[in-house]
Amino acid sequence: MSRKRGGVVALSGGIGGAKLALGLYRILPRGDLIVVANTGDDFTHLGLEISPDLDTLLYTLAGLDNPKTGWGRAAETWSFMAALEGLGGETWFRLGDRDLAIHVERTRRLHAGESLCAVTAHFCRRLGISARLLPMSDDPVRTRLLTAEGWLDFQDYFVRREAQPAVREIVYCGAAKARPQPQFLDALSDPDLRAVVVCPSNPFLSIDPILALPGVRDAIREARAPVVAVSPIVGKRALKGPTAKLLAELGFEVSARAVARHYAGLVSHFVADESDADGAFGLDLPVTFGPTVMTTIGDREALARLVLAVAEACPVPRHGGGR
Ligand code: FO1
Repeated sequence: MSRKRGGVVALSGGIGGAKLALGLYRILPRGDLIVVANTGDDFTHLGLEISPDLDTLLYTLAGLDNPKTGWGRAAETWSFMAALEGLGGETWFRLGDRDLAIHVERTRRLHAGESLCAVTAHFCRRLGISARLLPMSDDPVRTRLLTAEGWLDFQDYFVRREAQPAVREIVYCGAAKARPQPQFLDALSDPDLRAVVVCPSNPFLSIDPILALPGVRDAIREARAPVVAVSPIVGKRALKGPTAKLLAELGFEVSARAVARHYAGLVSHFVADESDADGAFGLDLPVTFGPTVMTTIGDREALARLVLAVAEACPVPRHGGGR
């Protein structure tokens, strides 16, 4: 019995997740995709409210992203940074001249009382994005990491220290009191929901902050749709960012299997790269092996199709969840 064509909810952080989000966006009917973005990386810098994963997703879905860095805008110029440098300002977090506009406008709107969700919806309209892009919460959540250099705020760790310090513990300050974005929970409770997709983002830095919000894990378990996660680890290494390094520092095996184990109990199916097909996962979690490296737009669409085909083939979860 083929499931009614409901929507798809994708959980994503920045760079790696945004690639699959774009693949889903391009193959799904207009309006069928809801992307829920991690906001644990957000911070206030130079008086600006910065939401890196929301911005990477906005730029990627709008086709404005910088393919070299994965963050910020394409065809960027750096006059603001050069002038700031001249004044002795902080330039470790690079803000391009065009990128600066989204931070200034987001800050103005937030300070005028708009919610992060409303600001993001405005930017989607202005950038012609027909997917619904939601912050995981309108309340502040901040990822902090305990390292050999003590506690570091996320961007201090990730950018200023280039993710070098060894990490012992990660916390998501504010998550326990933050309310999941209501449209996110509504989408999960939609009886026609087609799939929940956990994009290949860093499990600890991008996906776990979303799962740490009160009620989100239960809402995903209760969802009437399969939950398919895609491995961010390919052949024992992360394609981008510190996922492999963090797995090792936090005591996990550096493998796609370790990520599958991390999501076990929450997801109904795991998609790993064909280069990891040798390792028996030994989990009671079904695993599909396929090409997960997304170099071209075609790769992004192909992986999106694979994920939706896997979801389609999953048995419809019994009501009352319990994967
Ligand atoms: N990442 C860097 O490694 N260096 C930067 O200077 C930098 C600036 C930056 C500006 C705006 C923005 O939205 C993202 C930016 N990022 C930068 C990436 C950002 O730190 C990461 O994308 C996420 O926080 C992790 O996914």
